[in-house]
Amino acid sequence: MNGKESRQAYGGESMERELLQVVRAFELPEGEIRIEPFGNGHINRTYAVSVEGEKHRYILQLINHHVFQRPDQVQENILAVTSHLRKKIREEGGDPERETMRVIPARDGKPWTRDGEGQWWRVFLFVEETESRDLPDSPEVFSRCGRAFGRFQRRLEDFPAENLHETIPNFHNTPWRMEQLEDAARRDPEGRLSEVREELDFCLRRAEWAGKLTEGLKAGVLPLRVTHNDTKLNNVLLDRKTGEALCVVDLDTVMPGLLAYDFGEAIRTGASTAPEDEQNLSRIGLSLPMVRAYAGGFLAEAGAGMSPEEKKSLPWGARLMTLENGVRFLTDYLDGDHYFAVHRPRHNLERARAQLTLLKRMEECWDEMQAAVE
Ligand code: GN1
Ligand code: MG
Repeated sequence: MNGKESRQAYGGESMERELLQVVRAFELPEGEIRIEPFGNGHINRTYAVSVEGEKHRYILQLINHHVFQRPDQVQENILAVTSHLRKKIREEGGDPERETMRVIPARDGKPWTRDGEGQWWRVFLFVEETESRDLPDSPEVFSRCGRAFGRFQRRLEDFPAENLHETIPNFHNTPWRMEQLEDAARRDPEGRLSEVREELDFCLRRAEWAGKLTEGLKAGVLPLRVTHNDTKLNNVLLDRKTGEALCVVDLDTVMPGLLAYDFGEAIRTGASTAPEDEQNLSRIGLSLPMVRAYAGGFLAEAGAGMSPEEKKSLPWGARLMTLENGVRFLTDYLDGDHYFAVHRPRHNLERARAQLTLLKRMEECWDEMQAAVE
């Protein structure tokens, strides 16, 4: 850690010593180490680690073991998927060190280590000279992200999905998420129900189609695949020099899933005209040019392997993922904000309202959304 400021941010020198001890458990080169906070994820705590004399930095992450109850299985999934991707990237003549993540093993060979308190840590190689966006600045950029996630999908088409652990059961099971919301509303542990009646009703009125994708899977119409499940725009690293979408990151939730989840999460986050927690609801809209751009990029890479039913499920993915995130934020608000990191008192409620507004916008242009994918 460097300087007084960062020391304060981490709760003093003992914290600093602990972080250094954790880092030293991994196979890193010798040299003086600096550790700085990095990124804005809601779940894991992330640091950038530099080693004196090395041009690559490393990413150090504390895995949230309340969310991921088996961090070892998360790491096994990531290792299996990135090994498969590296092979594909090499065959295609690409650079595996920049186009996918590299897990740095601990000195005992495991892809994670545990500290004195039993917390789980991991290290990745940092992909330098890249950046990410929370919102795309043009359809062109978003189309490149669509290609990146489409490529990810295409390269994993022959990976046996059943070999992956389901690290968060029911992750995109929207009907189950709705049940969780109803349960939180019944319990109302923080006495917040009266404040969210309108939002709650809005969600429950959508129960009729919340099972659209899970039912498609059950009926055998939609195939189970390896999916990323958290395809936010800021999970794509863009090459700082060329602007190309280079590398898909945040592989925590790589699991067996449906293509529509991945398509939908991307549209929810990248085709919205406002951030996920926008407070001024009049700023929230759905950009159809962005939807078209993303669909174009995604289908160009992954379209050949899709059935007509699977293609038709994609816009439903956008609707369901937006509903689902709204439902999850609202549930967490009712429950007392234990899951998502919040930065202000009503943050989860604001996020929920923003998502439900976005969903309304999607419903208003549903025909155009469907046409954008065809
Ligand atoms: C969480 O931590 P982050 O930003 O990668 C969540 C996603 C949500 C997202 C909402 C494991 O992702 O599912 O869509 O917040 N990840 C998990 O911002 O729950
Ligand atoms: Mg994530």
